[in-house]
Amino acid sequence: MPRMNAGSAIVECIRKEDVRYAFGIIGSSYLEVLDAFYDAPDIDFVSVRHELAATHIADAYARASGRLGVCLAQGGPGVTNLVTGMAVAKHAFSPVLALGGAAMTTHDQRDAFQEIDQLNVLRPVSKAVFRIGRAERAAELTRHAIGTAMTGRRGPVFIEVPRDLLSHEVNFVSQEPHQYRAQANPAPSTTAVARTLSMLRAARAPLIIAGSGFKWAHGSKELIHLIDTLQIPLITSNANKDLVPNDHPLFFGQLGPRGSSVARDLAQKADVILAIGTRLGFTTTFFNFNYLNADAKLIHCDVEPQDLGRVYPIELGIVADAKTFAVELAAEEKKNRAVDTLQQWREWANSSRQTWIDKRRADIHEPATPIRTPRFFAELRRAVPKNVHVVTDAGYWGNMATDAFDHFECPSLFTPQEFGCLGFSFPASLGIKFAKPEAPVICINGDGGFAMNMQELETAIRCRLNPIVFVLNNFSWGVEKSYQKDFFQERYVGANIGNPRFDKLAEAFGARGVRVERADELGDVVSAALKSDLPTVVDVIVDPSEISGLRRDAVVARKAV
Ligand SMILES: Cc1ncc(C[n+]2csc(CCOP(=O)(O)OP(=O)(O)O)c2C)c(N)n1
Ligand SMILES: [Mg+2]
Repeated sequence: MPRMNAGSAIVECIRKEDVRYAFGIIGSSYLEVLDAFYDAPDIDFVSVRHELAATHIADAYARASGRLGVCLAQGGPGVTNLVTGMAVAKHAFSPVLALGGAAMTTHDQRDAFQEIDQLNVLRPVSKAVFRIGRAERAAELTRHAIGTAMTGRRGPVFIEVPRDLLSHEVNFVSQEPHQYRAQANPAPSTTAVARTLSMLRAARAPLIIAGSGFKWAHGSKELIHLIDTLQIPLITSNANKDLVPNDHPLFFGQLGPRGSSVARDLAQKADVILAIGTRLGFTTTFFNFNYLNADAKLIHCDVEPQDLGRVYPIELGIVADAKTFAVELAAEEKKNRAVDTLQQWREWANSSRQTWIDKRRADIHEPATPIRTPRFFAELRRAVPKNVHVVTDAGYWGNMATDAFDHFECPSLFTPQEFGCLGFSFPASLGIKFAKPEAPVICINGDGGFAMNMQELETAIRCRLNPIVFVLNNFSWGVEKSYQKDFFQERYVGANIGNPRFDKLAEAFGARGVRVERADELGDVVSAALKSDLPTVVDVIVDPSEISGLRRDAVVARKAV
């Protein structure tokens, strides 16, 4: 039986997941793990400039590749720096394995150097946390942590290893992923499939809402087949409009405050709603009935039983994998194809969509300066290739980007999701580049959000990653400033910020930098950036007066609507 130290055993387990990269900052608390990467030909340890960025990069790598994202941190301060990124990954159901060193077992609970109760710090932001308390259990617990991250509803996990255990020699027996983790999520019962179809057939205005469950199940193709078979309109939950090609005749946009008015029209009129692989979370529904018809009958399918009926009462709840459910519904419908009675409903949906498309097309005629969202996004839509990958940030401009592009590849839209975390988008754009080096990646963030992680420009240069980074520069924490403007008589506190020239700053790092003050310059800027191997930072001076609050709860509470 092969013998190796516990650090190598951990890396051997990670290698089995076909992971190409691990991200982090080196530290003395996990030296044997680092040393094992030296001999691992198929996996690179990538040094980043902040552990927070490592978590965003690993999260985005997982979302773009469908594989495990891995990040590593020094025990103590390195591990506490992981917290925010793990929280984002948890809200995005992203399978990230974070590994941190820990104080020696012999110093444990003495308030030793860099000692902190890491498990309890990471517990609320992780799907599960683990401590490897004995060297000989290193492989078992690493595999269990990976299995937890990658199965059921996915999510980030944290493992800590006391530094003295890593050098212990242990027996290691190699295992393939199918030996330690389930390969499939549950299938729906035949009764559930039959009842769903009979409710849909009885509907006058049925609607499907699909969510990220399809992304994690790699079920985009099966979702398209489902709507083609049922001929029922489809909308998606927030941040998931990339699930199907956006020119599909049965696709009507994404729901929610960052979504399209067409999707909202449909969801308010539907009489039967089939929600698959979505929690119907806050950024999709606001947890009220402004977006969903309160009288609609809800059929809800999710892999996580406790989320069925959690906020919206259900007529039928189904615990199943999104893709498998779609496959079985389509197969069963084909056997008993009913007479199509939904012509009128689809025609109404089409006309609502056409109005929206016409309005969006007209945006190209808005003034080129000062730069405001309609013209900015109209120019970018024309300039980017069809397979563009869009990464958005929290903040006004980042949020507006969630629905601004047309998507034709899945996944190609990446957002900070329900954690609304500022600073996510730039490091996340690097994670996508690591997963898909050939994909054109653009990142839309504000001046505030970009400056939170701009040090990763050095990582981008060193690793030859070339995202196009748009910094929408309004010299303020714009979206939060808008509440002070609208509800506190412009009594600004902490709302304005000063900035360096982001184009010059990029050049100082060795990246390309461009400053843009007119929207009609964007086409040329994008085509030059797409030709370059370097990252490009576009410092876009925007109209500082275009800021607006996106939190309906902040607005409603002040009786503004
Ligand atoms: C880590 C984090 N800190 C603070 C906030 C609160 N917040 C949300 S948007 C925002 C302002 C964003 O400013 P900027 O990135 O410049 O974008 P803008 O709204 O100006 O377009 C702030 C402070 C947050 N969501 N996340
Ligand atoms: Mg700003």
